Amino acid sequence: MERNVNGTTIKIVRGDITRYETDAIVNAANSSLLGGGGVDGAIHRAGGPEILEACRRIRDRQGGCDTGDAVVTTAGRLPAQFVVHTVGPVYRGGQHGESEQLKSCYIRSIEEAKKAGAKRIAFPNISTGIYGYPREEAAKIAWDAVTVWIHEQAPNSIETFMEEIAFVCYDEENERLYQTLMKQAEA
Ligand code: AR6
Repeated sequence: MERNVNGTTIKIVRGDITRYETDAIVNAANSSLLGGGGVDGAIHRAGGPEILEACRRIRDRQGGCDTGDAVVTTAGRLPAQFVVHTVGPVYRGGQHGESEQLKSCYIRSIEEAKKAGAKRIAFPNISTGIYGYPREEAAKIAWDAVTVWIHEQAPNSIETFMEEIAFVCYDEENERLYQTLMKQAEA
């Protein structure tokens, strides 16, 4: 399912993000940048050791990555060119700034991908696995973050224009939640 928002194609797809063909895929990482389970583990496994080496260099330089921020590395053997590692919030009831941090993951990832030269980006459902963010709330935050961001950019700006933003949902429930949000936006 897809929709055009101010010239950007927003796609909702079901699948494994490591196989998705785009310029930049986003990793739901942790602040150590040294890998983990979930989509992080899958990306490092499929992309090979080059990604971890690049993460270590970033750690040496700036000591990891804060929650809500994003850093870019090579994508190693993956079909994408770049991996954007962003650190989602651990869900602790919703009263600890989690929604702002999650929103920031989406915006900072687009900004860093764009700086690296990407015109297409694919997101997993950040924080909704091991970090425990309720899926419906997380989907709404992601959808709003991306669509509001698109509307806020100057039309046809080369610095910010994205051709494609994809939400790659690993499970059916997330796919359905995003499809509902897209349908509501069309209504
Ligand atoms: N492709 C797309 N989505 C996936 C894939 C995949 N191959 N594998 C899992 N997902 P999670 P988090 C979905 O737990 O909650 C790691 O240890 C999954 O179904 O990967 O942000 C990190 O190092 C879920 O919807 O990330 C951190 O320590 C979504 O990706 C911590 O987990 C996110 O689930 C981050 O936790």
